[in-house]
Amino acid sequence: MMPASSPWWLLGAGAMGRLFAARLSGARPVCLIGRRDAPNVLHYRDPSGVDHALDVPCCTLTSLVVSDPTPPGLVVLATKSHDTQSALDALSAHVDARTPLLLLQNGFRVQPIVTRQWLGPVLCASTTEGAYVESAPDGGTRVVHAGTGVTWIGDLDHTWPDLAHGVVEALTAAGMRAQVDDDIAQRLWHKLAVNAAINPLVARHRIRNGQLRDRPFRRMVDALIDEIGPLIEGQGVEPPAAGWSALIWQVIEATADNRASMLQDVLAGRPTEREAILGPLRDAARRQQRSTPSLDALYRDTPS
Ligand code: KPL
Repeated sequence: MMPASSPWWLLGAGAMGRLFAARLSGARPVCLIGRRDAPNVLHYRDPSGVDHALDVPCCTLTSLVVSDPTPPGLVVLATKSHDTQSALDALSAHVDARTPLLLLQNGFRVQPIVTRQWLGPVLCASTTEGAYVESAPDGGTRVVHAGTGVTWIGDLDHTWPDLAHGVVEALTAAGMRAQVDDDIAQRLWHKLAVNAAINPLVARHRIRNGQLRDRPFRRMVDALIDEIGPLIEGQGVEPPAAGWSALIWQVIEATADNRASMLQDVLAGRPTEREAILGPLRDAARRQQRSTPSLDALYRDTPS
């Protein structure tokens, strides 16, 4: 189903693309595709703090198809949500339209769109792996695997269970923790709830996740949870077993020292994933004709 000899392309050389490339490179051919050609070495710091220089082809889409015309068995789209459409447009000029895709994006913006648009199978992932990119002393950069997690995989239409199992097996063979999720939409919405309650606030106030437990942020988070939970349930999504508040506060506790991804984007002067994370909630509020004053203010105050 998923022969270990078929190459996987990791499209997007941010933290997640590099992390997946680093982990997979020991088990199968991979290629990390970024905006520019780079030396074929990927610097990776594992969760125990050991540094590795991995032999991974790092190139652009155009140079890859010239240097290695082998078609990919899977393309992992690891771009930020707002870059996904242009990445897909570029990709479709170079690969068969039935090539399987795996989407790693946050939020719930691109997943339904790409699922409708792409001819081949589209799997979605929700991951709790933690990684960031930092400068290395030699002037280059490295990806730091800050915390191991689980990657859940499934497709929105429940059409590709065998493919999802094959990808999970391949990730497991590469030493990653992965599981098939028969309701990946629910998992993506739950993650979106967590991201919506944490990321915009910490990005705006430039604080670590754990500071949300303090005044004045605690009541802001609670007000958001009161709006987010009913909105997502109004989309037909089951609430988490322990409830929205328990889920979100537990993640804040567990990631207290983290600088969330949106804060990292703001600090680096990059566009944020405001639309991917808050957009689907605003659309749901409109559809359900609910008033969401806290979310509206959050959206206005969140850097884009
Ligand atoms: O996923 C995250 C992110 O940084 O985007 C959270 C859960 C907020 C952890 O930092």
